[in-house]
Amino acid sequence: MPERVIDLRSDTVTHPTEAMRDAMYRAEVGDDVYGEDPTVNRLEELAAERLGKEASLLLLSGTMGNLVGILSQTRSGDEAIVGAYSHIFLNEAGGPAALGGVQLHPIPTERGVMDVQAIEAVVRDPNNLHHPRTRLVCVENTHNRDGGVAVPLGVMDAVGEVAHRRGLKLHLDGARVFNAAVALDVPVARLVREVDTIQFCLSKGLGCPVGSLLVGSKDTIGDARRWRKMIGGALRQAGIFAAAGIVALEQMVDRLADDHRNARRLAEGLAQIPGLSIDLGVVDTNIIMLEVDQVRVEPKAFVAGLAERGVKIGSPYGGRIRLVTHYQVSGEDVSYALRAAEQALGLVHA
Ligand code: TLP
Repeated sequence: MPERVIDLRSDTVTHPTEAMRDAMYRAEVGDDVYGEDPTVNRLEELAAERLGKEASLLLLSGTMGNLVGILSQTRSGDEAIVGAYSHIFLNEAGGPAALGGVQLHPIPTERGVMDVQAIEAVVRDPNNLHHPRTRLVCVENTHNRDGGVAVPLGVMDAVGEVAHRRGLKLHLDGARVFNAAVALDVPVARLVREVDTIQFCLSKGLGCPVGSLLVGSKDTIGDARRWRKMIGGALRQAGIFAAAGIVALEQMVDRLADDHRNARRLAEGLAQIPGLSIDLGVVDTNIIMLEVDQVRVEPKAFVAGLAERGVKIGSPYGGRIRLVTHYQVSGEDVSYALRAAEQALGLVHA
């Protein structure tokens, strides 16, 4: 067993901080289905305030937040425009179609950016009986598959403008929206100003053991509360984990810049290793998408070689492997991981 383990598979692997564990231990609780959990209520108020919206709702996961966000703004038979490489389209088990009868219409993204003309081009004619009704656009920021890129403010505003002009709602899968805001140096409320609903995760870079919030208008969040109940996600003494969420919003946001600096140094170091390449232009935040030249490097053997040295990275798909930094990865860990990568490729000896 390696004496040191550095887990770069995802920021979902983070453990709660001491301050979170302490807050969880002491949390005041009540029955949240009666609206009587003071800690949940405080977290929901805080989240709405931070994102500059009227209300928010605590959910169990990002997948549940996206699902409930979509169901609250559509009806069965409607269509939602999504990115072809988005988490909603690829990684959420077809929930909107299976549970809400909502058809997803994928359009390509380039470095996380959805082209506004491409959105306009696929909005259906509402007067044509043959068409599903387009109701919603879903964007992702930061964009996971496109390499953790922080989608710029101008793009967010432009997508909001086109969606609203065409009578559509805009949902943001903001699993890592605080990473985006920190990287862009834009207040998060400004970044999401033109967005109707935002799902953000507590359980990724913010370090909580569980939880996501759906944020939006009072009316939409009221509908979302009903959908959450219907899918079995209504909570009782959830203050136990909401307490960690309050600590996350108060203590874990500004420090995301450290994770971004570490990811940048790791990416720049890896990009210099023969056989590995990275589009450094998208390494804005804590995610690195590594491209492996499969003629020179066998991806599975590379992953196994790093694992032997205690460095865990994502599973390869095609020639791509994801690495993610988080608060449990230090600057020293980055130096160690870079050395381990060279050793795994036989470029230097252990
Ligand atoms: N993503 C996970 C995996 O499913 C890939 C990860 O390790 O990054 N939106 C985005 C953009 C996400 O990256 C994720 C999780 C979710 C939604 C879903 O969150 P959970 O896992 O809480 O349902």
